[in-house]
Amino acid sequence: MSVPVTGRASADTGESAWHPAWLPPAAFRELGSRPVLVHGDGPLVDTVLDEVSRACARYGGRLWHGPPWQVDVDLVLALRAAGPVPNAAAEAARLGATPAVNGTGDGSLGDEGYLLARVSGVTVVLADAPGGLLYGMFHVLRLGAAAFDDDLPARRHRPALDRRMLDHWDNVAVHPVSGQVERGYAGGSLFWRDGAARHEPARLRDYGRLLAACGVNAVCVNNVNVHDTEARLLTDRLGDVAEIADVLRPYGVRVHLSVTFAAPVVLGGLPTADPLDERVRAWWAAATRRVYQRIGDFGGYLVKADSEGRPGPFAYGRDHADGANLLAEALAPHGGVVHWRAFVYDHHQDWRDRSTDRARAAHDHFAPLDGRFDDNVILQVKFGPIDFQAREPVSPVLAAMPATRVAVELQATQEYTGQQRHVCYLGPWWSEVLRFRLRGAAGGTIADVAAGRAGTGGGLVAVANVGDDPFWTGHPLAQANLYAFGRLAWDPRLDPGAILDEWIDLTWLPVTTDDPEPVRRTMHAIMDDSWRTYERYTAPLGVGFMVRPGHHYGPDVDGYEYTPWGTYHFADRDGLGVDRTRATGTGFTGQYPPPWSEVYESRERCPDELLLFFHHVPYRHVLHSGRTVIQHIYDTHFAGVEEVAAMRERWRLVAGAVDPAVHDRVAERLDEQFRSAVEWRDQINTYFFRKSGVPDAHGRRIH
Ligand code: GCW
Repeated sequence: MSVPVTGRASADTGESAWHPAWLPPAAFRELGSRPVLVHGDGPLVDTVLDEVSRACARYGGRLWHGPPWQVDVDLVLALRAAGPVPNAAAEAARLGATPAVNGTGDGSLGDEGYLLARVSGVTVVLADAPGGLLYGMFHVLRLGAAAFDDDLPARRHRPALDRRMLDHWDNVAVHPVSGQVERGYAGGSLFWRDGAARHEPARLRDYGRLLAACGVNAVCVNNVNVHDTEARLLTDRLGDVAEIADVLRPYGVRVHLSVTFAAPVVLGGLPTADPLDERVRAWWAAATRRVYQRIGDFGGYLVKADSEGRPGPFAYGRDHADGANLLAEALAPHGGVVHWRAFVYDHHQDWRDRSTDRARAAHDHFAPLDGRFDDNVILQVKFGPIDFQAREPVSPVLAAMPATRVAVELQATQEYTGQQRHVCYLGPWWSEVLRFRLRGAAGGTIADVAAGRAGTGGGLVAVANVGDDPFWTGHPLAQANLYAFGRLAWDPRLDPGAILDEWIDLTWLPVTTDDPEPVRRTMHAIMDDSWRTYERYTAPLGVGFMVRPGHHYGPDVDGYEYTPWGTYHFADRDGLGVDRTRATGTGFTGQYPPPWSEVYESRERCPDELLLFFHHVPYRHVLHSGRTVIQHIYDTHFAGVEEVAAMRERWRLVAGAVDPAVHDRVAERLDEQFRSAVEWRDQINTYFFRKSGVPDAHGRRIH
């Protein structure tokens, strides 16, 4: 039977109010202009059928689903267990699929894996579960024409990380300080508006497609700071969560919920939320049972406890293993997990006290608890010890929890990296973090920690950067961060530059010419090194912060210097940086295993880019680069601004070659980035010139 077309107006006509991001109709051209066979059944197979049928309706192809079927199809998407497929080459691939897997592992494909090959003129995607078919179809789209060119040897594709999750810091009610989306730079929330659910399934469904197409399979739908209205998503507002889950489910995306540790008190009317109190345990068990009655595939809870004023187990003299296990126990009978955040530190620090070190906090709290967490607890650790800065060392907690499932948390929303007004492609930064080896060359990578043993790890999480903005991410080019997050979570070994090109090719098809090359080259040149450019004109050498307090946009060198937040640079007339050594400082370097405990301890061996994170040094300290610290500050800040100027020039050159709405939006943001970079340059250079009295070796203008 060939399947009737059931297109949605939005993506098919391109008339929706939002940009199609990496799934413009043209991305389906190659697939949609051919005879395609989809073989198998199940809810996610229906999604594949829907996608393929709409593509075929648009581009003149034909979809076959079950007999009588055409033998000469160009593409077969089949569940292996669905039985024989008519095309001889595809059938041979199906029968031979397991041995063809070239000795990688046991040859199984799992719930999300697939095998992709092109043999004798037919492209074959085989999977053992519908999710694999969906991901395989998106792989074919990524390949474009290349999916139908030369033979492709059979290759098995399975995600390196089973858990690939986005955390939305979305509030249901507009918060007086943090707004609709805390640290959101892309308009309102996709889920909530002014205290209620938006009930806009078309947009949400497109979001689910985008997520599936880059590999994300879970979202947490509300902010980790759970306020009064949001607390009730767990109980009387659960229907809203169920509705979101229903829309995202066809794209293999499971829904999680941030909950407040105080829920038994604020929602249940109990006098306590003590994790060891029987009434509290019973309350969580019953509340959780009700969640699963409504949402059978609910993912689980996300908790920020004893952090920045949130309630937690400390109030009852309990520790974080007690707290996390309480929720784990409630979720376990239903197969759910609790993501328990390790972002616990004292935000009432005395800036005069140089022995307290915020960087130490997560390790101090959690390392002693290793081995005490239940199997369905995932400890969610920010990648660095402080807070999503443009440069930080990797958190030592990631080496300290061998008996715990650990998730690594990244920040796609650009709180500290330009707030989606600046181009800052984070793929290279995340890739560097994921490839980092915490025990030196012989040890595993951060990605291995997130993967865990035999897929039991906590996976990769990013704070989401999307909203109801027509371009999804405010800055159209910030879409690349969302895309790169998904792709790196699927395979952390991917090259971030190649991911960038993939995103460009899928998203920005030229409007006036058939030659994609100039646009591709320009976007690549603007974006590929943009994270390092951002680093150059902002806080130097890993010292971090120096942002305006509160909203965190723009420079303010002393903005946090005399505050309780624990984020200091300690600049004086002689030098700057934080002494975190064991010898003379806070001892933070001792939280690392060797070799890093030694490398970071040593001023001579510490990598330049992290020098001020670990050491307080004189302005004339000579870096490995051969420059002094003060000259490095001047040089990088001048260079960073020049690089932004060059970005702006490049973008001017493609006017006319991309959609004018995109061009205008990006141009306007580049103007702001340039203005802001100049401000950063001038404040940082002036501040350190005035402190140190050391002139620029090249005599450039410093104020
Ligand atoms: O970086 C800080 C942010 C807070 C955020 C917190 C966290 C959601 O400024 O807005 O709160 O991190 O990660 O919990």
